[in-house]
Amino acid sequence: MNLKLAIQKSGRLSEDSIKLLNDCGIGIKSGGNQLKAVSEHFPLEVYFLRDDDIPQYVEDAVAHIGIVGENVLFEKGKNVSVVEPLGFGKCRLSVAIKKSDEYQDSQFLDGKKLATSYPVLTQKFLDKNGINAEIHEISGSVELAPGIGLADAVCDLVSSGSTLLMNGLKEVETILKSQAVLIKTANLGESHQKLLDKLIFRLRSVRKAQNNKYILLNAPNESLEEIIALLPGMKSPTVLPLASGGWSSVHSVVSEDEFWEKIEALKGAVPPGM
Ligand code: PRT
Ligand code: ZN
Repeated sequence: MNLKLAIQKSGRLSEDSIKLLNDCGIGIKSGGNQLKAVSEHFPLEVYFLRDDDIPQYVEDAVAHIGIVGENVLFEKGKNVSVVEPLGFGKCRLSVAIKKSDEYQDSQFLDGKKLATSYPVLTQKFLDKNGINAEIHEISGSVELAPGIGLADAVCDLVSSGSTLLMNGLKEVETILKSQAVLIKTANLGESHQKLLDKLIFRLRSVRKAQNNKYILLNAPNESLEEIIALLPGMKSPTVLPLASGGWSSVHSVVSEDEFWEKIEALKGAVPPGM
């Protein structure tokens, strides 16, 4: 029986969701006008939905699993569990006020009016800080609210911050840091769990490979000791003799964060002119 996955139909998470599946060897074409698609090479059925509806579909087990932003997941508070962070769709839910307003701490918000599409998360933040403020729920273009006198502040998603800037607002509090996550329904049967385990294994492998770089370099044998010391990698590097005597080829895997640093150091380890 197919595993059923819900992803966003069209929006910020759609392309990355489909790409991640493709990278896992699971061919899926984008939603278009379709409601669902069956994948190639894996018993997976994909539902294309509005992101807001995904937690409910997964709670009801209409979809066994789903891909959704933590911001939506925590706002909806449905009975589903997080299986795996996916590393894309990163953003934060932040409070922003007019650039001209002075801000010392969250007490600024006391007695004020806040516009947001995230009333639950906003209220939790207010309660935690003992703030009494009025929440005005709106579904889109929240950043316009202060400018038109609808609210004193907003609580909205931010990634680069340019939308806030363009609307004369400044970010003053971060309520939640969010990324896309894979969620699953509470009671997944054994056969579906097995398929999910298979999918998780592929997801993790893909993400690991994305963060790692393969290094292959040829070096004179007298430099090997120094080179190996620079490349602890995940395991010790593989060293193979080259056909031309006195030289070897060194193979290793390093994480993307240290890739350039390692390359610079390696350049220094191989004597110039070689
Ligand atoms: O139609 P549907 O309901 O499915 O889509 P939607 O319009 O509700 O959601 P969509 O596609 O806008 O976003 C889907 C998910 O992407 C969100 O729930 C977040 O998890 C994630 N995400 C990541 C973001 C952003 N980054 C983001 N920047 N969602 C929205 N934004 C908004 C932000 O609020 C601002 O208005 O994009 C604008 C640009 O941001 P700046 O800061 O880069 O200027
Ligand atoms: Zn939405």
